[in-house]
Amino acid sequence: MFTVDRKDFGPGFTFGAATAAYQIEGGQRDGRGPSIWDSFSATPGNVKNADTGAIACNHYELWPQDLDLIRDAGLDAYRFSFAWPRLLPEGTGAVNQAGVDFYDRLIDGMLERGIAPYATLYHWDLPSALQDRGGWMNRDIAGWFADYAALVAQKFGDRLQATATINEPWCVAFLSHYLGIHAPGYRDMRAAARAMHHVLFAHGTAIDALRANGARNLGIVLNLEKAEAASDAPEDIAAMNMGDAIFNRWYLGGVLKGAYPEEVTAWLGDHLPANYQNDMAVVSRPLDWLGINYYTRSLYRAPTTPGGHVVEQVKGDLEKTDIGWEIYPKGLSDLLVRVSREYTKIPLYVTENGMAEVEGDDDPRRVRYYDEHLQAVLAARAEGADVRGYFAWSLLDNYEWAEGYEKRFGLVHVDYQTQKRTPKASYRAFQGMLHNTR
Ligand code: IFM
Repeated sequence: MFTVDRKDFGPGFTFGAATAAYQIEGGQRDGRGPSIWDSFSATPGNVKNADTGAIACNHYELWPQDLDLIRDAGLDAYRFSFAWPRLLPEGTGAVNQAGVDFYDRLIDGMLERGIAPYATLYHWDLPSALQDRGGWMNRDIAGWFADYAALVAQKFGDRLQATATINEPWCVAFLSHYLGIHAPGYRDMRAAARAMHHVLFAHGTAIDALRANGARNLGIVLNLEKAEAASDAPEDIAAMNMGDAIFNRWYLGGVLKGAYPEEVTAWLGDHLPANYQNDMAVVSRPLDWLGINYYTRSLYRAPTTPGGHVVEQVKGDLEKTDIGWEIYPKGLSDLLVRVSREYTKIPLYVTENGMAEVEGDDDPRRVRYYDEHLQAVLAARAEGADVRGYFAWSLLDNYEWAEGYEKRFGLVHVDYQTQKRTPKASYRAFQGMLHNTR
């Protein structure tokens, strides 16, 4: 059970659970087009155990029971993502009516159960046809993404409580184009620099398209990590500042202030798109809310390898989750307070927070993790951060990208052989806190 109570958060605070299309839907049929994760995961060596999202949690068929689980937990909201290639198999042009019908059913199913739909347009499953045209490296993606956003607004906008453009632009750009860990798996400075700018430029054009088509309550979801230095040495502190600039400030500064950190633009240099400065007014379109995904801290030290990455990270000595990330609730309150003091006064939502834990229905460490992070949210609110909601990652055990199915983040256990769902102790803890209090 949690030590925190729903009433500690005051009336109007939203509790939800989050998922993403590729990680749970499966259902790769009925006109859905291929995505970059289909080919990336089909390529040997990219994903543990060569796991793919072909079946995943079969949410495409089992969504009614998944929505029942959300309702029965007492959660107010469900954060889900649209699969771009399910709606637009080629990324642009012809609409797949079966895809529209699926999201109609899903959204109506939420509303029937009293669950508020919080949508994300892009959680990493880029249509392969657009990757063929350069994907996030091509400036034209700002137009492709805006057209897709307009379609979503026209078909579903009136029923969505909130819409985010991009989930975790650092992952879309840096993890996928510089570190090569996620699809499309580039390790290239120019590719990364272009993706880093285009993903935010496309966010801005999508905000315009959503607004022009009547969608309301618009935001973006950034993944932030608390940057700390491995020691007090000036070189490590400088590394921390650079790590913070690449991971956090590029996105916060771009979206909320219309300016990228100078140390990063200097580092990327000519690899950045020409005249990117002219796009900054679009990048920083006013938003209604900001989503923050938080999992852990980063510990930086000065580079030790000649010719290596511009910053290096070291492993800290805090307790770690099953994926090896340090458990650091204070980082969440620090970040929420920092964002509200230094960047914006718009409402903040913790749009993802959670931990990977070894398989099983009894997950006391996860119960503690959630409890401590909910306390961190309260601490941030006490310091003035306007945090309006909290979403657990994730509703279900699911496809953890390059880690395949081995790492489990769910409140609900999924047996991938039978697709049986079994609520874990952490699910019961939310239920205990929320039940009958909606
Ligand atoms: O599973 C991911 C999710 O897709 C994006 N945020 C982090 C989660 C855990 O790694």
